Amino acid sequence: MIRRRLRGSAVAAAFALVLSAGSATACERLQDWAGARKIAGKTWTVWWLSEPAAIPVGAHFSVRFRLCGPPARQVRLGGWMPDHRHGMNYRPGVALAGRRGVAEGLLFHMPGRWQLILEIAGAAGREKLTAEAVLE
Ligand SMILES: [Cu+2]
Repeated sequence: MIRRRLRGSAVAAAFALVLSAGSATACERLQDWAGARKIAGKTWTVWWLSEPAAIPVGAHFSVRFRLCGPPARQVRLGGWMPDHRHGMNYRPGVALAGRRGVAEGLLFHMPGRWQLILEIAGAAGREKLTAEAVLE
């Protein structure tokens, strides 16, 4: 919020960058995370990357993620097909270490439009972040 109001003044912007350096408001993609995608929420922002990079149909994949924002106590990942109103047949396991984590054992079992859903919970509240993927 503060950064947004200050935008437009180079001096103020530089000041805001100093303020945010090292804090959770700085949420840049890690250099080794080519292809990572960002979902910006109100409380948390997440960078995520699937392995393999192209989510397969009918085969397990994993998602590495990095959170920006206040500490998270729990992160759950799931999949949802909004057009068919169903989710996955598997419940992935999520390992969370600080603001980084990995979810293993996701499986999108049919082609079409899927939502990858991250549910984050912490002392700051709860938030649901959604990314879309179309599988062919
Ligand atoms: Cu479906």
